[in-house]
Amino acid sequence: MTPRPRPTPARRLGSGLVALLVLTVVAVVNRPVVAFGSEALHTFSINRQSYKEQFGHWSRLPVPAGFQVNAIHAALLSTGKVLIIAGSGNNRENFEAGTFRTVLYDPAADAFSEVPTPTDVFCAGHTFLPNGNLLIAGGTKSYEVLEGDIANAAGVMKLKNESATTGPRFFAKGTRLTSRSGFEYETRADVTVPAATQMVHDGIGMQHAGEAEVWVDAVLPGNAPVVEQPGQYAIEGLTGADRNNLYGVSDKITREKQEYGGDDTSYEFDPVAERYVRTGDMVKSRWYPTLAELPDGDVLAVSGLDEFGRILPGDNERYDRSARRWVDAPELKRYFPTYPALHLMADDRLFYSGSNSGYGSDTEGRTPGLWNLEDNSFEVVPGLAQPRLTETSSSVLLAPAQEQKVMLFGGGEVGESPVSTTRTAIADLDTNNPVYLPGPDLPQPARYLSTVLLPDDTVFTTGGSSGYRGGPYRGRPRSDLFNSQIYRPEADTFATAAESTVGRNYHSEAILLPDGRVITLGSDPLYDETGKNPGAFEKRIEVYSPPYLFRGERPVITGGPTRIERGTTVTFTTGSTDVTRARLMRPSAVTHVVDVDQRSVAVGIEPVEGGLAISVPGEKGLLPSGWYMLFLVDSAGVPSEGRWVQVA
Ligand SMILES: [Cu+2]
Repeated sequence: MTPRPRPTPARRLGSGLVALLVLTVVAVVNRPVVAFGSEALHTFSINRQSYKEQFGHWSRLPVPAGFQVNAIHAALLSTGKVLIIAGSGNNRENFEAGTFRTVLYDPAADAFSEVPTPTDVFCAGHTFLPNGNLLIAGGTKSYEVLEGDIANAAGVMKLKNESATTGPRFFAKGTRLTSRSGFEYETRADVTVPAATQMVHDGIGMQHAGEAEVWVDAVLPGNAPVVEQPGQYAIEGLTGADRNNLYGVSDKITREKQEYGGDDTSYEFDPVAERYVRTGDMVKSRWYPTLAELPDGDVLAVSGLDEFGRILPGDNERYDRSARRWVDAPELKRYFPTYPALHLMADDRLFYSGSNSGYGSDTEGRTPGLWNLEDNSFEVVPGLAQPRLTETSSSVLLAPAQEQKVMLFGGGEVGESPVSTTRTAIADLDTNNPVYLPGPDLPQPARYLSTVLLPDDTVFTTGGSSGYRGGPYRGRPRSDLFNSQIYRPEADTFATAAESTVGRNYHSEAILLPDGRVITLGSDPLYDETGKNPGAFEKRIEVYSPPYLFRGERPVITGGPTRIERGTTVTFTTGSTDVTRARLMRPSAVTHVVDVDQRSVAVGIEPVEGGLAISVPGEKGLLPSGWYMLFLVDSAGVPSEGRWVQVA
């Protein structure tokens, strides 16, 4: 094959001029092409080295069709892989078909793989355990049913057993109960009602009826079987004493919307075996719980909707990791809305930033404060501006964690409200009587903002939308935000960062990768681009490279231990002589803008022969046990790649 002769410089210039002339003429008569021209200019601009050095750079991650899932949850495992959990992925057909998905992405090999998902972990809670396993608890037992789809009145029936002597009683799905006015209702599931229990209080014998709850549906459609007040119901087919001892009670049986129901399953995801390992079930079923790490390495599960879609009235429980079981924690009764952001502080208290997502009272449980788990006391942290706008806000323990400052970003009113805010606030919790003080405003009002700690102590903020689930905002049908910005704590300002190309609202995530980039996934808009049709789940993935990746050579960690103990000094080897800071960064485990795992802890550095002596802080509340990435950062703020170490 003969190569084409190369055009002379003059010919190249000539054809270039012709092309430019044609483009200009077409541009004048045709607006979309003008847009194309400016888009080409934009593409040129954002790919210049000088632009990347200042604003960073986004790229799209090609995802093979078989691995495109609804990213509801994302976590960085200590193997360096990203765990992407969809479960049923907020898709009723998947739920009914039992199609639950989990995918692993390995950024080092740029490879995806599938993980079998045993039950619907959609909207579970999660946090890392000291051994690196990700504890995942709760999930979806039933999907919501909208009011318009409910032909037959339904409600929660509490079946009672007043007899202590006839043992537990089983009632098969489809068992009928009759109201005083003669309407019939059918149970939706098998249910076993325990026997009554007898105890002695102050010398007086008392009997407590056995109880179990189950959904019932009216046999007849329409409004006639609707019951608006508490009532007692007779169970069909009972004879003799059973007719008095066994019965149902219900608060109401209506055609109101039925919320999603929580599940009580719990797993440890093993990052090495890459599989879900079932643990003991939770005490309560939970949908939208937060799993908060505790200083001793156990975990507290807080809030959530129960299996009937009712918010739990302050029932929390503890995971005993050595026994792999959940135990009730009645001594820690405290009510929070769903997915409350609970950050572990150095003094072992949990700071509730006020951020939350999903469901709950619009007044109760929304005040930020420090929760002392020793005595269940709660110290209110006042001063937050726009205190009613904390729903779908995000919060992060700023770096370094030693400063004990938590920053809250954006948020909106409870429910499907169009009200959202640009407000940020910072609480310095290392003071007596801490208060929230205002931070710099975000450029746009934002719900669902992703906030990611970077190794240089800044916070990368991206995504979100001004309207509810990316929907209408101030006259526009869609409200996804494409602007990104980097919060710089030392200057207390936001610096503009490169714009993303994919909108990310509800059910979206962003997490720091070991190589210093940030991966962004998911988004669950209520509407499509026209604002008229239902939205489709966003399956595209983007990766952001911060400016520090375009500023020349990075420090390199060449060796060191894989396991370090709190309160000790250990040596890591490096050829870099310009290391000014070192950070231990706990990987993210994020869902619904809640990421209480991520934290960046400063470690002391002292140059020694061939490397650095790293002194590891001793406080568990500051540096809870688990896997971390060690980053060395040079005087220009350029970080090394993260090196995995287990802190014990
Ligand atoms: Cu959700």
